[in-house]
Amino acid sequence: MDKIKEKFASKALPLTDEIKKFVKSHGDHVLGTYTIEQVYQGMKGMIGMVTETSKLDPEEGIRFRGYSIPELREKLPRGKGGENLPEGIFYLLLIGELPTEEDASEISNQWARRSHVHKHVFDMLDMLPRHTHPMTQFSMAIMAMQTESNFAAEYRKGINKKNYWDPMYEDVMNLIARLPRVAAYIYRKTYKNSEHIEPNPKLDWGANFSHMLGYDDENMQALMRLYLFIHVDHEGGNVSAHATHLVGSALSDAYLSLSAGMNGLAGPLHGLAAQEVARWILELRKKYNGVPTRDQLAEYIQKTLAEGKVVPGYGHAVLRKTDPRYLVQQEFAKRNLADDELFKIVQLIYEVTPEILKATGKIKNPWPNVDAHSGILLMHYGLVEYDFFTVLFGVSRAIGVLTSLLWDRALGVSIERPSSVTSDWMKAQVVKNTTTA
Ligand code: AMX
Repeated sequence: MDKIKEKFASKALPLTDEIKKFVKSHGDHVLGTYTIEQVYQGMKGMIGMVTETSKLDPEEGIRFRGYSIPELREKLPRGKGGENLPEGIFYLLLIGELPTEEDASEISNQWARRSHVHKHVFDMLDMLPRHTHPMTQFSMAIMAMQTESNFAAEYRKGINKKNYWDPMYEDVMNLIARLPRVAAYIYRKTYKNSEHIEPNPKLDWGANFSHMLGYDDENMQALMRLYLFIHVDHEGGNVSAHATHLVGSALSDAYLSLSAGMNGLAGPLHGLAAQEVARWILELRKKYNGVPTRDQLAEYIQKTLAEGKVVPGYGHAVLRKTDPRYLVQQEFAKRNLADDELFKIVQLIYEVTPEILKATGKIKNPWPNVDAHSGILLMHYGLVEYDFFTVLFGVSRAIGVLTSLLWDRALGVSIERPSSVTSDWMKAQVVKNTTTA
């Protein structure tokens, strides 16, 4: 058994019994009540699942295993040229402890060793029309890799439920190891005339991904690590995490579950916002021939709202402040590309947009989220094909949702099956409550 797997088993397996006992003793403890509005409006704020890896605070932002992003930037191992290694955050999410440099490089090595992608996956991608959206290709490639699922194979052989976590660990490690190769293949096939670049096993996971995409600049590799670090996890209720968890609760393997999560990430209100932000900003720049004035920008935002569209990159279902993931990207931009025209536009949007959104009186969070910034950083280093941005998000998010899925299997989490009701049922409840009051 590899060292990381052994460590995971030593953390997760004792917790399984502890949680069983906890639920047995305190299972009837009441956590809260919820309203008709919450049921109709996406169950926001309702506690409905346990996710061990991270927790989102509306005011402070995300904490990974209790650590904020600024804290982790100090504490996690860094790669050459700066920025934290995604391998480190993977270790933290999986094991619940800060990794040493050695732990992070053990994961780098493991992922390099497991990164071989079978030919049929590339053959399938090559058969798709070139205009297939990169996220569709990504999800299909994940499905095509399902032929290699250890969990599915072991289940078929009749594995004891106590051991589910073991083949799931193998699937999670293999899948994460292979995603950059598949994503880079999609990118080079779609935008670079299928001129593919072989992996460099000497590079860490993030730098190698940047290399296979065709970007060997040290700053771009640093940006890639930062990008892969900050998009990794956002507790369990967001669409990609919840979809992965939900599908996985039927004991669907890691490939089937991640593909479902990625299909959710591909929605414009979730991960596709990164692409939409870039399109919206480029259209803005074109309309006003460069950086707009404040008045021009205000007019552009008002027009977007009047047309019944959302301002992409702004708002959040949980956050009520500027997303700390936006702020670390802003810091990176100030350090590395302060004179970039698109960065100046992003800064202006940050100054002008919140007041306009607040004035609508209905938008609960007028502040920017992670997607408001990410695209223009990538574009600065030449990665301008914005339809690809969500695939980068997906490669990173896979780390969070798959570590959670592995924990689900180790803890024996049961199949998810909430109740649904009709609107007539809902109305009847209100009548019943009013007549008995
Ligand atoms: N622009 C215009 N209108 C917005 C808005 C925005 N950025 N954010 C919210 N609203 C609107 C909603 O559409 C809703 O309108 P309605 O009452 O007419 O249906 C109203 O304001 C209330 O919405 P809310 O409670 O503030 O937000 P929500 O929890 O329903 O939705 C989110 C959250 C992120 C989907 C929404 O803010 C949005 O659409 N933002 C733009 C898209 C975006 O950036 N998504 C990425 C989010 C981060 C991520 O997952 N990667």
